[in-house]
Amino acid sequence: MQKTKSLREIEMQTQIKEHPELYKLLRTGTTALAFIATLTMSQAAAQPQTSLDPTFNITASADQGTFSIRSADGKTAYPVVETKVGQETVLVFTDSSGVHGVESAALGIPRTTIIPGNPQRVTFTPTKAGTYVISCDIPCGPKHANMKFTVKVDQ
Ligand SMILES: [Cu+2]
Repeated sequence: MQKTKSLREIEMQTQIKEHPELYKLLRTGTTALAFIATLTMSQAAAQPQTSLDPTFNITASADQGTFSIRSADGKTAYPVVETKVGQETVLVFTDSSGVHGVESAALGIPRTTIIPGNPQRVTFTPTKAGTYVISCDIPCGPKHANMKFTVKVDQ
């Protein structure tokens, strides 16, 4: 069975034959679109290791001896809190097992006691670039010594 060409198809083929520059443009356009699509996809696939979003959710676990850092929407985990000089930064201690304490005079993080069921919101604005380690200062269990997290302040 032979496929009948539509009038539109015949028209288009005729136009392309008559206008090779149109045919060339169509080909180039498709290639450019494919390139843009590939670029967009590769950018979306790249997962950031740190975030410059100034709000972080932090969960403290006495059992695991960890502070877990996530983005404000909770979707992305980060190894450190990354911010920059002059950037108002928010740490939201969303949840906790055990009781913990944090404070940093160097960063301007006020004395904060983290207890289960009482989310705490701490705001600070770093003034000096550097890497700051914040350790839990309330004995919270056998893994107390591991309870620390890093704030990296970029220039
Ligand atoms: Cu502790």
